[in-house]
Amino acid sequence: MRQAGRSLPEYRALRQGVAMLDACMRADLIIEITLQPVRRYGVDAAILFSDIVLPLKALGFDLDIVPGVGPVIAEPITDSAAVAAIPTFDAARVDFVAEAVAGLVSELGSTPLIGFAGAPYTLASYLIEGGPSKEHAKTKALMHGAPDVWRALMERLAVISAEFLRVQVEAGAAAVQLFDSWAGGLSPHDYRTHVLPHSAAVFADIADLGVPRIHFGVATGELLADMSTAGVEVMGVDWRVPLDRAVDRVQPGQALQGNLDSTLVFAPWDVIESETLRVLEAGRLAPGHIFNLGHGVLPDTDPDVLARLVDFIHSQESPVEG
Ligand code: 1CP
Repeated sequence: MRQAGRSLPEYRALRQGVAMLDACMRADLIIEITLQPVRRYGVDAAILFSDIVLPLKALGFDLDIVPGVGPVIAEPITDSAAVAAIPTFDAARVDFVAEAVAGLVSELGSTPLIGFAGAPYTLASYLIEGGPSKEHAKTKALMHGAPDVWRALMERLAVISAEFLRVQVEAGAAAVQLFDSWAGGLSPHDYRTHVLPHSAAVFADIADLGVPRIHFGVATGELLADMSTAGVEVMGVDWRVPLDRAVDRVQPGQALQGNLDSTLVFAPWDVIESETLRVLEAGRLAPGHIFNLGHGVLPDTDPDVLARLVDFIHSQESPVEG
């Protein structure tokens, strides 16, 4: 459950006085924060504590994660000179990630670790807008108004994302997820023309590593079919699309990951239970199903409810052996 740690008092205690990206750059804190929700909830996999903008920060971008806001970039990208100035990936700059992953893999034993990166489009949206945005107007203006600059930017970001995933897998991550969180704001035509080829390049680049690849975006019901052609084993689905519908949109043989509405954990337990059963039931139509919340854990979620939810899911018969 992504960002499950944020709901935990032990997470807030560790983060006291430590800025988000500083926490993401210290192997000891990465290890401890990644392990916290695994210890508390007994989930079947861990997700690395990091952020999608971390590799950009590590490569030298002047950016910060502002509490209550999100990633903020000091000098947003507007032209080809700024694209040319993007530093090339250097694994030595993220050695703390490799160190943390290696430490985690030995601590986690048989529990797999999921590594992740931001997809080129979602990273580009932060770099161009300068921070979080609802409309992504500047991003789309560059995409359509300066297609050569756009292509160059996306190609550079694709290499950074792929290389960052490679570092994590080579250090021991058992699967990877590419977050294209904001792709859902694009029309299918724009997605297919200006975005999909670059996400596909990320997945192709790491195909040789042989780990399951997960592709996820928010509000991407209309894009699921296209996203599923990017070269992945698993499609992440947010809570808006029932899994029994999603299964008809993705490639044959692909597993699904999803998709209880993250806000439902605030409902009475009998509602949580019946809605969880509906998700599990719909997921049985897919060749494989990884249960999770349709978009991460909200910070004020009650940890006891999450613990009960994990126990409940474990009490249900698994459709797939092993
Ligand atoms: O469980 C974990 O902690 C996993 C680590 C993780 C992941 C996978 C974090 C830590 N962030 C992310 C991914 C991420 N970061 C995404 C993809 C999310 C998705 O689609 O589900 C995005 C868009 C970001 C960028 C980001 N970082 C935002 C969103 C801002 C916006 O544009 O609306 C925010 C708020 C952050 C900060 C952040 N990242 C992670 C945490 C725990 C936090 C909160 C900061 C804190 O705890 O102080």
